[in-house]
Amino acid sequence: MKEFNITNDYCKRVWNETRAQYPDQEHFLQAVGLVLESLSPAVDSIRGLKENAVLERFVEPERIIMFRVPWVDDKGVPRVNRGYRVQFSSAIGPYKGGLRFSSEVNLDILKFLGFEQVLKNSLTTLPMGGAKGGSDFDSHGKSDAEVMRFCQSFMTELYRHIGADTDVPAGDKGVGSREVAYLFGQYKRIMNQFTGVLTGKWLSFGGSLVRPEATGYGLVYFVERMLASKNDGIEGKNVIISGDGNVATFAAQKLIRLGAKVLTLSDSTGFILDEDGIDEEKLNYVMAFRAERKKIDEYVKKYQKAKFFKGERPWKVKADIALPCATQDEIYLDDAKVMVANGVKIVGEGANMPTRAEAIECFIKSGVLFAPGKASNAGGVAVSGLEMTQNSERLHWTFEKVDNKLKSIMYGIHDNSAQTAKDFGCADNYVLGANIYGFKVVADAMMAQGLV
Ligand code: NDP
Ligand code: 2IT
Repeated sequence: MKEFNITNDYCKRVWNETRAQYPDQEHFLQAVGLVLESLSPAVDSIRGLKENAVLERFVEPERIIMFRVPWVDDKGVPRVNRGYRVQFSSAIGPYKGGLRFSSEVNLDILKFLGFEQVLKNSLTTLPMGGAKGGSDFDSHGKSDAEVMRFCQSFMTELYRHIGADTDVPAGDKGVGSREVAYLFGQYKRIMNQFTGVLTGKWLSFGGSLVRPEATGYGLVYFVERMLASKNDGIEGKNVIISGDGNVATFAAQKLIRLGAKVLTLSDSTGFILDEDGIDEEKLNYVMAFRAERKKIDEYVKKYQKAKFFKGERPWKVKADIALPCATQDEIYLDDAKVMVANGVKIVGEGANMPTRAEAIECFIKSGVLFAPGKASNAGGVAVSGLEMTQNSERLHWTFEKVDNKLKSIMYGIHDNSAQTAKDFGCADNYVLGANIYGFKVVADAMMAQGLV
């Protein structure tokens, strides 16, 4: 793991204690290390942190729920998975954050995601605490009926820990609109209550317009603002994207509509490169085969000028902008060096922590503008927050209204992060700016509420 430059004594103590407590939680430690590094220049200027043990509490989840999820497959064979909910912080609002279904899911992954979510939700300026949950269930190759039975069993335990004013889960990797619908149906059946207990719901039962698009669109709005800060724009830029799921495809859609050229998409099997650019018709084809759970090489079967690179990620392709939108640990130091040499000017994280800490350092030192996921992918949870508001009002807002609010939230996150970085003498360091800005609000609420 990277040696973090944690210069403040209080931050250093908490870092050493956290490392000693959770030596095996590599992703969680990386997330904490990066934040404590960023907070080092700021903590002495925030009064009362040490006296109120704010950092010690900030790195420790309020509650972790773990349970077994028994279900029966289509052959009648009983199966058992592990289910989790990490309720990290309720300092500024009810716990809020997605559910991930993927074989890689464990406490390390969910604690890093929950920790990041606390700061991300704070950056949106909406009243949401932070949480993450999920299961090591992998829906690849499972039938709809199996996914439904799994979701019903998962919710049969989770329901007692969540609620519209307690904890409001949503989707994440491996949990899309199909899973959210099954989870909602089972919650309603058990509780006999129709409430906004989940976000990312379908429009027909309390969902919000723009929620499916929100993370990808929000990412592009953020990147637009980064470019604008350098008197530049998106039109004509070459963009490489990883992933072909929710975040990746809607980022691509917005980029295409703004006149950029999208060169790549990927999944866990490899990536495709289309030198002519992926236009909207081609993207619709991707969305259609992805809905049928087909893999990315399907693309080259139809568009034969494009190439499929099995088992590879797209980072060697020359481009102006790179948007990692699949999962954690996608860009390592060696990838970063190639990208810098290729002239990449902006890296915007659509996924959560796709860039390793060493690679982030390389980008920042090389003058590449780097947007950390907690800032640049906050559009999804921001529109989740707007879905909660609409559910409370029992109203639906128009597409235009939600989209405008999303855009102004993303611009706000950009501007607040950029200004904070500048205030600390580190202009263009969005990692530092986002971490300090997000933390201040949470710390203020934690100190006000006493030692809880
Ligand atoms: P999806 O499940 O819709 O898509 C995930 C994509 O990543 C798929 O293309 C998938 O390919 C690929 N992928 C998954 N695991 C790997 C792997 N180990 N190596 C290479 N590719 C992989 O998820 P989302 O688009 O919703 O989420 C993507 C990322 O964005 C995650 O990090 C998530 O936490 C983050 N995020 C999501 C938000 C949302 O609103 N959905 C909000 C903010 C962040 P395959 O199908 O082959 O597995
Ligand atoms: O990582 C994320 O921000 C999400 N998966 C979205 C969470 C949410 O509650 O909408």
